[in-house]
Amino acid sequence: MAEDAILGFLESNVNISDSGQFAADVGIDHNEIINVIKSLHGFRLVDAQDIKREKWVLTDEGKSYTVAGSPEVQLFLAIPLEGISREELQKKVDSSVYKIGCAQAIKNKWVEMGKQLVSRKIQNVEDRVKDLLLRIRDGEVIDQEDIDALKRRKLIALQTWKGYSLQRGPNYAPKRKKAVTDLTRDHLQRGDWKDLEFKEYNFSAKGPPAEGGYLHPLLKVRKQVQNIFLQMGFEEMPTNNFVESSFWNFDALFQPQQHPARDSHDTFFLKVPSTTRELPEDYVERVKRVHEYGGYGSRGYGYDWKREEANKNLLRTHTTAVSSRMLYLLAQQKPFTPKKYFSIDRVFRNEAVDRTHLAEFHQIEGLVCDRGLTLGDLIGVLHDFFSRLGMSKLRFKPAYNPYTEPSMEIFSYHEGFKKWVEIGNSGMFRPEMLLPMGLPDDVRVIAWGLSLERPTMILYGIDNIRDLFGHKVDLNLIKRNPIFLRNKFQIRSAEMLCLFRGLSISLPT
Ligand code: FB9
Repeated sequence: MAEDAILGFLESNVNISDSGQFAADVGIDHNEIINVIKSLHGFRLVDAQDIKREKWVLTDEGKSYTVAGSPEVQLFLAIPLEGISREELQKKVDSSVYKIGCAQAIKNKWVEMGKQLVSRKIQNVEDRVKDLLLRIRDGEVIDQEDIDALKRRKLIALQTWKGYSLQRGPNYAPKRKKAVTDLTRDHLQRGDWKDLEFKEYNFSAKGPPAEGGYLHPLLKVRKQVQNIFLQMGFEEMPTNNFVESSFWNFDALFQPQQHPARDSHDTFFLKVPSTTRELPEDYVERVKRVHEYGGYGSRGYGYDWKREEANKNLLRTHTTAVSSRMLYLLAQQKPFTPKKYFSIDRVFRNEAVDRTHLAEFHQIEGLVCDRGLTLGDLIGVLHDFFSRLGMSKLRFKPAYNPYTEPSMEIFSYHEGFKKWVEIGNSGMFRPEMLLPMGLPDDVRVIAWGLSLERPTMILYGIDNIRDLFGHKVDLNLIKRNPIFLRNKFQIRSAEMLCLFRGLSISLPT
């Protein structure tokens, strides 16, 4: 409709000087005309040039004064010749009129604001403001000085009107042939392809964004933690076995068979295959003995250790099971060589699911195995590790694990939450665990662990672990979230990220 009006008009007229006037003449909404002009211009059926016009229009306050008069005049007229008390006057006019009216009337030296009385200083006044507003409304041009005064009083505002003037373009035609984008079988069969308008190829058109794969936030942070360990000279342990024997998951760690964590309330035991196939018999014998009678300076637990209990297969409850396997293998290699190992993989616990706990999570574990290591070395490596994750203010609280003595829970002060957050656990593996493996007497192993989910949730501002895992994950969250901390530039962006999320982490300088 608008297109025919424009193309039709240009068939017999050289140009349309003002699209606004034209819209009014043909009775079509100017915005519709504008959109059609843009499209016709795009296909060069017309050549259009912007025209811009600015005019002063009244604000709502300005409009109200063209009806009720300016506040200073309203106030002046409310003052009887004999004067009136402020209280009385305030009752006669409403508060905004009183406030603005007083200011203007005093400025115009129309009234006297005495202590008691408000009185007129002149007989009568002209409502020049109202007249000016009416003239502006009717499109009259008034002095710049008055414009500035009215603008300062926010009674008028500049309105910019945009339109086009246009004339026939190189591809002008009274009727636009529908540009087709594809030559189809029907066109060929109908033979009407000859007088079809084919749409130009727009070689600079951006194709649909190449949707590459996106790493799940958890894997982005996993990658980051893995890099930190590699930069610290650690080797990754093979964790590709979710199914483990109770022996490596518990017994090798000197965790007694009646320990509460070893019952099915906490641990997923396997029905099939229910028992492990083979264990290093000589080592098993030494583990049995240290549980039952101790040795190596320990008095052991003094209970009747059962092989069938150790044979039970389960879903590993911690990657420390992998550490026990690797330390046992290391102990078989003579001469002893120091090692730094890490693991990041799934562990399974038959726990109640809540906002931050699922029946499985990813455990991050690091260990250093060397002669003469001390608790100080552990605290040192923890500071080094966590400072690379942006956590440098640490505190340690004595804790208990069946396989480490001493043990410490690790806390970091979180600027964003303004509180100390528990960020992991750690300790020195017990001699009852290490010596039966065959490690030299003076070899010590310091180790620590934390989850991957907690840092990922905090860094990505995810409140409920269900938003991190499973079918309810918001794919956009994954798409739009940048990778985390790799170099100075990304630290900057991470800073933005954290700030943006109201988190503040102290990043390594
Ligand atoms: O991850 C945990 N907290 C955490 C870690 C990082 C973090 O980063 C933020 C960006 C700033 C925030 C929080 N925790 C360990 C502490 C708690 O969340 C805790 O309530 C839950 N823990 C899990 C176990 O839950 C039963 C987290 C998991 C955990 C706990 C201990 C170990 C591993 C994982 C361990 C160990 C260990 C000890 C000694 C020797 C070897 C391994």
